Amino acid sequence: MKGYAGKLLRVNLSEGKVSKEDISDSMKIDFWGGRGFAVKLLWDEVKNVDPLSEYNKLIFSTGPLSGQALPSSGKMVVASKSPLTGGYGDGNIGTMASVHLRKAGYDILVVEGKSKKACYLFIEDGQVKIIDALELWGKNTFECQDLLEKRHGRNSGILLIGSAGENQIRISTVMSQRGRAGGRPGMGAVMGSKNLKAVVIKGTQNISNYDDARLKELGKKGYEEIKGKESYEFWMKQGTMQAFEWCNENSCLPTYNFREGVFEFSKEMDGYALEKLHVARKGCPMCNMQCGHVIKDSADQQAELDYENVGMLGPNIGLRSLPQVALLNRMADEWGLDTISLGSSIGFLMEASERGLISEKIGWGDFEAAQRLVVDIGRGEGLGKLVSRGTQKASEILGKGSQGWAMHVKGLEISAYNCHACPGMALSFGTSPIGASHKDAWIIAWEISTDRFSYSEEKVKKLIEFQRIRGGFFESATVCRLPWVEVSFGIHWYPEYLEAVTGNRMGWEDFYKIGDRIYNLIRAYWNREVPQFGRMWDYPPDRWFEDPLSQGKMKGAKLDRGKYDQMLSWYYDLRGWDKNGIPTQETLNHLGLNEVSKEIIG
Ligand code: PTT
Ligand code: SF4
Repeated sequence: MKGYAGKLLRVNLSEGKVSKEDISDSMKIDFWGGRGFAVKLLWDEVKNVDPLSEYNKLIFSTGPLSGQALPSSGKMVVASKSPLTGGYGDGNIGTMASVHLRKAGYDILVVEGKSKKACYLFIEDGQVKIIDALELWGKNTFECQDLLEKRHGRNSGILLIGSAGENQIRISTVMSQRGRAGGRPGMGAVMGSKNLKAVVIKGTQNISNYDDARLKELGKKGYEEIKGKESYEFWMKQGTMQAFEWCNENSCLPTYNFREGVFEFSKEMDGYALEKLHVARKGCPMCNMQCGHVIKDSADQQAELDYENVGMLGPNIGLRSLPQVALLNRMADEWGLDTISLGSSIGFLMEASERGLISEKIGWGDFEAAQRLVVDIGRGEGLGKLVSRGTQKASEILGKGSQGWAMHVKGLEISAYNCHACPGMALSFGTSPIGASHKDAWIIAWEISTDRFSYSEEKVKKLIEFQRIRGGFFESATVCRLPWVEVSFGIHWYPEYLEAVTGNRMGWEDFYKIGDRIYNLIRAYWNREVPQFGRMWDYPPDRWFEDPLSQGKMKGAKLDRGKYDQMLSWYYDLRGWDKNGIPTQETLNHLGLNEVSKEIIG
């Protein structure tokens, strides 16, 4: 099929063996790319293994639109069995490695086994080398990126880990290009467990598409449309940080470990404050609406800010200075720690200190302590050891009711939206296929602008529609969804792009069906890999049901557990899952997953 490089590159680090495999047409038709490829490979090849053992596999996968001359296409899925949650884990990283992998002739890279010593992979078209990385081990991600660029040239795609990944800290992520991060559920730790410091890719071939001339014309029109959008100018000024003020106004800013939804110092930290400090912009390849805003941090070095990072390392830990938040953000990037889980972990420790559950005194907004904690977490030492396996495990160790305010779902920390007064968004976190991520269904803006407080079946239907488009389509086509989400770029372009790339005309019904197949396989994976997996895994923390907001216009708001339960039942019915959230035989068979149904149902 056109539009794919057509090959999977497999590197076994235990044996030092490299092989190239054809990707079958059925794989391309049924699973499509990115997340679809990743979950199919994990289902087939990674069964009941310890995620940090040599038997886990790390998958870098692209889709038919990745790396093409199309808006915001420089994206790649990083996936593995998650050491943080025990279930399916993935992230979506913007990186030149996506473009280069495809140009080198591969859609997927699978890394398996474990190298005896520190190494990195160098892939240049057909040539693949496993190179000693002793001198890179221990370097932070910025230093390592510099060294590898010096060695292999700036025109390379580089994926790498920091010391947190080397130390197999389960909230570590894969990094690229000094500030792109992907694989929140511990993909950095999986890479570290393989003694793999980096992957460097250089590709020179062109992807063979069905109609290149048409693709070029469509791509050009797409870029032009984005630039002409009404919201483009404002987006370029604030990027994802435009969400900060909006969240505060609507009482959904994560504040003091998600205890509150408003922050008294929000004016000092919002998108307008960012505009005053802005010095540069960064982003992913192939993008003309780059969203990484760079400011000078409190140590006078450049650091990039996104809404999630500011929400979690700012109000969530009581910190009120953007340059200080930027410094923590830069440290996280250097260490290769996920900022969301990091902010949640620090907030958890601050609350534990306030409640006297730990002897160390760490006050809200204590910047010095926060810096020390980043280092401790990256090393897995001191208090950092307690949270280095995530807040779920930390709360199990600490006990004394802390499970109720360890802010995670399925073990993955909640991203920066407080849901005391957003039942639909709470369900989105509850049912996200990797744990509490906003990526699959950012229903919150729609919810707040419509019937915010309802627990309706209509809301559940909307949530599934979002999951199908964002978690199904964008994660598998594999391109950035922000043009569509943030500047209303026409979604009608995508079937046209795909037709020019593959020659197949597909409609949204087709995309939804592929998305549903992927979702069901992910759900089956959780069911197979996690003992006693079921309904209880789909609830947000007790805090949102039991501790009402005490400030702001939503004072007194909290979720209703009975009504949430009803929404969850509707969700299962609409998805064709049983009362425990397990896909039924009928649903799996309808999606062509008969073998999966035999394995999990019998
Ligand atoms: C994503 C998660 C996010 S989502 C953010 S900010 W966001 C955090 N960024 C981190 C960071 O930075 N440094 C760090 N050390 N850890 C970080 N963890 C957090 O990771 C990201 C953008 C963003 S910025 C978003 S919303 C969109 N996400 C997309 C997605 O998921 N799919 C898709 N098809 N397109 C997307 N476009 C946008 O991409 P994860 P990136 Mg990301 C400094 O990785 O695991 O998915 O977690 O990859 O290249 O940084 O782009 O307000
Ligand atoms: Fe990357 Fe932002 Fe552009 Fe998306 S909008 S491709 S995340 S720079």
